[in-house]
Amino acid sequence: MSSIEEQITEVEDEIRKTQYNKATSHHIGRLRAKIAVLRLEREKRASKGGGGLGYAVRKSGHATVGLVGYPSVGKSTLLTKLTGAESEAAAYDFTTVSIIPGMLRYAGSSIQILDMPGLIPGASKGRGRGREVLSVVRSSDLVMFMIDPLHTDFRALLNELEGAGVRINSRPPKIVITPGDRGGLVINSTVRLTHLSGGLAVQIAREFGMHNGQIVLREDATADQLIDVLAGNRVYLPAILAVNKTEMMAPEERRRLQEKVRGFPTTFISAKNREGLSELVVAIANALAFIRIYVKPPGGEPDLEEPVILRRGDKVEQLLKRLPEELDRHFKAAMVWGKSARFPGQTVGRGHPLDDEDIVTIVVERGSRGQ
Ligand SMILES: Nc1nc2c(ncn2[C@@H]2O[C@H](COP(=O)(O)OP(=O)(O)OP(=O)(O)O)[C@@H](O)[C@H]2O)c(=O)[nH]1
Ligand SMILES: [Mg+2]
Repeated sequence: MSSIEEQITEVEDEIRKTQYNKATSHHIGRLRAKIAVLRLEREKRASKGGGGLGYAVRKSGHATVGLVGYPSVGKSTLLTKLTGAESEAAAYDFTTVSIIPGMLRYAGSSIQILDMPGLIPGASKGRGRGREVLSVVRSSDLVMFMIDPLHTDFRALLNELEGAGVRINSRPPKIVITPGDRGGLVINSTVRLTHLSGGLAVQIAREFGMHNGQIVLREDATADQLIDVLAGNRVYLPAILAVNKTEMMAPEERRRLQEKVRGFPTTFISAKNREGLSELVVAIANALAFIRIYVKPPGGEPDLEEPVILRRGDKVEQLLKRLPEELDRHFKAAMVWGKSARFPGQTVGRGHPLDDEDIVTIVVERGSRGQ
């Protein structure tokens, strides 16, 4: 019996050998599902094997950014320039062998930046410190890719992250899966499907051991998207790209690179010369989509000096987690003024999504004191 790693490689080879067209798309879809199932099995065994994560990184600040790039592109240099944290930089590969955190402060928020060992192709299969790095990436809020004039293939980095179940700059597919225990598999869709047939969807589900139940596709999903939802352990992260050492680049080289990374949010910098760094910090903050919430005690004035920093999409629920615990415990309702309110002072519940610069009063049950 071959190892899981060998089985994955075998199926990967088969996919590579198969020319993609309409007739083979079915077969390829199934093979991709097979790989996803094997990878799940591999993860299960790795976590059972004990030892756990090679790196324990304590998350702190309002958000965490994972710095991902080939060895020697200048990750540690950037960390030091941005945060003052000392991370050794040197002209040889794999200078950094553990994860070094630094803290960047920007517009009232603190952003933790994690400098990591260089990532090389094959990382998700365990090359270099790849597995550990990838598991830290999975738990961060934003990925910052870094390339330099000698290492420009950032698509290969994207592929490594893909292999580790990280989906970049995309959102979870609108697919709802309800397992059942008899009656077979029923595939329904609310839109016309142009990538995926019902038959292929059934076969993919079976690869995951799902033989009964319902799958509802609420968008024109691909086989890969269905596989992602069945696998269930995907993380969806925003990412930006920093191109470093640009002071060494000829204008022509720079133009070529710009073309190559088109469509990806990119900042050109020189970490060594501190060029482009403030632009990069703005790109980081934009990608993290912070919002500022001003808390107003009942009958009092809002605290405009010290907003609570949340992320776009966060709700009253997340605000409560950042306030004194009794407000959460005795929460009755919230009153909201600002962009998220339909009218000033609207009364809302825990599930109400907040917006930048909202003013919020927490109303607590009678008998307990509000804020
Ligand atoms: N020319 C130039 N060199 C730079 C720049 N930033 C970093 N370097 C140099 O690139 C080399 C590698 O820098 P590091 O910061 O150690 O790179 P790293 O990505 O952390 O490397 P690993 O930890 O090995 O993965 C060092 O010699 C740095 O001085 C830059 O903006 N321009
Ligand atoms: Mg380093």
